[in-house]
Amino acid sequence: MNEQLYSQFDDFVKGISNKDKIALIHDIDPDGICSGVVTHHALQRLRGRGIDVVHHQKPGEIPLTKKTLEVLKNKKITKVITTDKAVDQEPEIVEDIAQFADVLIIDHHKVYFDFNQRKYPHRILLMKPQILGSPVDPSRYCTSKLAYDLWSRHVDLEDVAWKACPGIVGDIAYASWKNFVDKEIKKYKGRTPKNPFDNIFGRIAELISQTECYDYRQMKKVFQILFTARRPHEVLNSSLKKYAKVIQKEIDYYAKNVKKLAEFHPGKELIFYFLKSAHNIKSNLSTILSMKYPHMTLITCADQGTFVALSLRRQDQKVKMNDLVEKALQGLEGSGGGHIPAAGGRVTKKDFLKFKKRILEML
Ligand SMILES: [Mn+2]
Repeated sequence: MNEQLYSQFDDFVKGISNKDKIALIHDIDPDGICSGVVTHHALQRLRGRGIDVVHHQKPGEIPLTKKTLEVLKNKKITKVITTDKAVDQEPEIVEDIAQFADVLIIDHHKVYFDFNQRKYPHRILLMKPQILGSPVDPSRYCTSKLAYDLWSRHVDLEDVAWKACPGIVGDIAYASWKNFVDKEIKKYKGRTPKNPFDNIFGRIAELISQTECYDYRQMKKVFQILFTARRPHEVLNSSLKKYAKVIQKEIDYYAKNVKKLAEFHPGKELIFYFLKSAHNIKSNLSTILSMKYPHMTLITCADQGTFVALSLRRQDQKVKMNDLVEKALQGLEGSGGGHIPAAGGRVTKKDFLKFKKRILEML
C-alpha cells in the first residue's frame, strides 16, 4: 500500500473548507455517475454542503476540454474533482486548471501520466488503484468502489453504499466485490440471480446507460435522481424508465440477430459488428455480447457523422483492448483507450477501412 499517497489524499480532504467552490467532473457511464454521486454525498457530510458545480462532458470526450476549463474558470472554482475519467491522457490541460484550482483525480483507467511523481506539495493528486498499491485488478477496482473507500476514510457513507453498486455491476466488477454488493442487495430485500445485470443494481446500471444511449444530455437528471433517492427502487421506478424502454428494444434486436448481422472471424477469434441504430447503443450492446462471447474480441462500430465510434471488448483478457485500439489507430485520425477488457474510441470515416485492416492483421 502506498501510505504516502493515502496521506496526501487525507491532506486534500482536510484542506477542504466551506469557502471552497468545488466542481465535479464525472464520466457519464454508470461507474462515472455512481462515483460522482458518492463523492457528492461525501462532500455534503464533510462540510455541510455538497459539490457546487456538477459538470460532465460529451460522450467520447475523455480528456478535459477547453470548454470545461472555461466553465471552471468562470465559476471561480477552487477545487476540482474528477471521477472515472482518464484525464491524465492530456496532462497539459490539467496543468492549466491547476493554475487556479487544486485537482483530485479518482480513476481506475491505465496510468498515462503520473502527476504524483512531482515534489510534494503539488496541486494535482492522482488516485488510481495501481498507484495506491491495490492487489485488485485496476479495471475491476472501479471508481465507484474506489471513491467509496477513499471518502469512507473521513465520513460514514454506509447508508449510501448501495449507490456505488450500479457502478460496480456496470463495470463488470461484481465478481470482485460480491460480498459488498450482496450485502446491499440483502438490505433492500433483492435477489442475487446468476447474471448480476438481473439484480437491482444491475438493473439500475442498465437504466443509467440506456438513458445515456438515448440522450446524454439527460445525465444531469440521472445524477440528481440517484443523489436524492433514498432506496434503489426509487431509481428503478423513476421517469428514466421511458428512455430505457426505447433503447432496450434496439439492443434486444441487435443482440438477437448478431449471427445474422455481424461479421464472424473464428480463426482470429473476432466479431466485427457495424450497427445502424439511431441511438448510441454500441457500448451497452458490446458489454452484453462480450459476456455471451467472453473468448472473442468483439468490436462494435457505429456511424457518428464524420467519425465512426468504436467499442472493444474481450472478457478473458487474452488480447488487451486498450493496446489494440491504440496501436490500430496510430497515425490515423482518431483517438481511443481504456481498459484491458474494455476500450473505446473513434476514427474518421476516411480512415475506418485502414483501421479495420490493421485489426485483422494484428489478431
Ligand atoms: Mn469505470
